[in-house]
Amino acid sequence: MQIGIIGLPYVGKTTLFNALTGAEAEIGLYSAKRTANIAAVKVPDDRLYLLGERVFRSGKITPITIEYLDFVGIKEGSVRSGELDRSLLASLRNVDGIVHVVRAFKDESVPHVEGSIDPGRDIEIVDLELTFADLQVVENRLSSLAKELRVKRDPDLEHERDLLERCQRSLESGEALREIELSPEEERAIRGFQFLTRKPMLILLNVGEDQMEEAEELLDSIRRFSERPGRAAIALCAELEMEISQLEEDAEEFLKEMGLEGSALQRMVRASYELMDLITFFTGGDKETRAWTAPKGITAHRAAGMIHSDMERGFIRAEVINWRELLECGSFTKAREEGKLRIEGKEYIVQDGDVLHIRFNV
Ligand SMILES: Nc1nc2c(ncn2[C@@H]2O[C@H](COP(=O)(O)OP(=O)(O)OP(=O)(O)O)[C@@H](O)[C@H]2O)c(=O)[nH]1
Ligand SMILES: [Mg+2]
Repeated sequence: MQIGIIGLPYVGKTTLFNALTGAEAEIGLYSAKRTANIAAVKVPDDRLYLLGERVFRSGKITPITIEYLDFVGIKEGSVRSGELDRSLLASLRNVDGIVHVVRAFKDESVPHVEGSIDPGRDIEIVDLELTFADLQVVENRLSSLAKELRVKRDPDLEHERDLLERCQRSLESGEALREIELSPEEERAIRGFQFLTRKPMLILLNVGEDQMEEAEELLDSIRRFSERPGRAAIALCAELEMEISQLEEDAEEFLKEMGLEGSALQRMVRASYELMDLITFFTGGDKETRAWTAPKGITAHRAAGMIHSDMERGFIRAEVINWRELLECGSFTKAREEGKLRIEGKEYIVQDGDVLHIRFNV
């Protein structure tokens, strides 16, 4: 999974990136950079480690990895004027989700491109640039469709045109494509365009250390932007989190003292999973204990396919147990004996925290 970190210049994107990934990318280098910083992180998940160490005792424990991409700042007009590198825009189109860093921290020594601190305004600026990028894609496709349709009638292409015209109207009125309701077929039809304003967006309000007490109020002030389809917001102090993540030891102690629930990465992942409707399930054996990410509502049959195509093809049944129950039983054998293991068919909807054991035959 790839998550893109975007926002105006100097809002703390790279600081956040460092906090999340433990990287030490240079801070405050606007304009010099033409590529995004990129780093993969293993998502810490206590459930996985408990299962690996106490239940499966497997040599290998494989967490979920997320790739974070830290982009250069997007300024007002930088997409419209083409100043933002095309290849950067292309890699942004590839991400599964966007984190928009918005500055709330006050610091005279850090300039603000707009000259003042105003999170709502900044959100609108970046939204507008993304909207513009999508509009360009829609218009290009519409004009080539018009040419094709002049030559011959084609119901599929006409459908696509109608759908894109809907998207165009929405974008032209300044509305993100997240806002329009699409049928699963329509969703599939536009997936290939990788629209930026259709991607789930987590707004990350970067607050100063001195503002942590008022974080809730600050979040309230941007509710009208964050409480929209496909959007959510959290507040975090990127600078402090970066310092914590660079502590060699005692990071956990420190987080507790600050009243923070888990590392920045853990909080971000939690918020992103919720926003993106994702769940985690587990598999385990002597060799490997592993965490998997799947869309909410996934069936046991499809989940089996994620693990191995043979398991999907030869699916017989799934043995399922919640991770905590399994931990209490101590082993799959024990859980089976105690009748705690549930036998489920193809259509079973996998739940967050399930441990799956797929029986299959090919
Ligand atoms: N006071 C304060 N300063 C911060 C905070 N987060 C970032 N900064 C400072 O803001 C400046 C810019 O931080 P970066 O992380 O480089 O910001 P950026 O968004 O990556 O900037 P560009 O990549 O140049 O667009 C640096 O001087 C940081 O130290 C914060 O929470 N509080
Ligand atoms: Mg940066």
